Amino acid sequence: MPEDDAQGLPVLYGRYASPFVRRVAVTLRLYRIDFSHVPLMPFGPDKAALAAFNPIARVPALQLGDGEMLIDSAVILDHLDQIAGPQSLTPAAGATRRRVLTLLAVALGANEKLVAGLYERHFRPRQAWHAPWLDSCDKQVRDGFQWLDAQYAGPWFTGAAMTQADVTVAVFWLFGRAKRPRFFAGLGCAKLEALAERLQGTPEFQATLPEPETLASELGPTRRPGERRDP
Ligand SMILES: N[C@@H](CCC(=O)N[C@@H](CS)C(=O)NCC(=O)O)C(=O)O
Repeated sequence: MPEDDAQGLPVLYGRYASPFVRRVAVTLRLYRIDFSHVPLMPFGPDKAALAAFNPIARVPALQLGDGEMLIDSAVILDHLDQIAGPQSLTPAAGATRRRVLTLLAVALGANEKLVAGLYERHFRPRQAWHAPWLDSCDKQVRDGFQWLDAQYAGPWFTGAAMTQADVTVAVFWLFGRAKRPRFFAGLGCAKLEALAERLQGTPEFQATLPEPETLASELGPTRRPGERRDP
């Protein structure tokens, strides 16, 4: 297990290039919780280091000051929400909580299908891509984000107060837009675009900008010269 931070601060593992890591990092900053950051990649040489404390070798992971390790962004956010108490970005109970959790479920599902499609395109040689699977992933991404866009009336998803739904949807939208610009431009989600742009300008988002992409160079691109990965 990696060393705990010398000052007893929580340690966040994973690069901000991962949208799951970034939503945790933004939330830590919004809650004014100090943390240190270890930008491990869940691929390549870092994979073994992650596997030493996370059996599924994924990011994010958050090591608490006493050494306890939390894995999965939803589990980490649940813990941070408890620390935040009344300031929690996830309402504690009632209709607004159910609404936020439903919005998050759709956002997480759409983002997972986006990532699944990216992995298929990245890790498999193009001739082995399974088009029906990619089309199915794309439909779920499209339908998920378009549904979210339709739900949004502003100024925030649930009305007057920002919640975790706003943070997570904005992080996921920015990730998707960066990974697949043409596909996301074609979704027609003007409200999500405006929300994401607004939040991207805040100190918490600016402090957690994704690191430059290293996946292709570190793992070896599956593209042929001149071949485009987007959409
Ligand atoms: N449900 C997880 C998803 C985390 C996830 O998919 N992380 C990716 C990075 S974006 C990862 O670690 N991928 C490597 C792998 O799945 O082996 C969460 O919310 O934390």
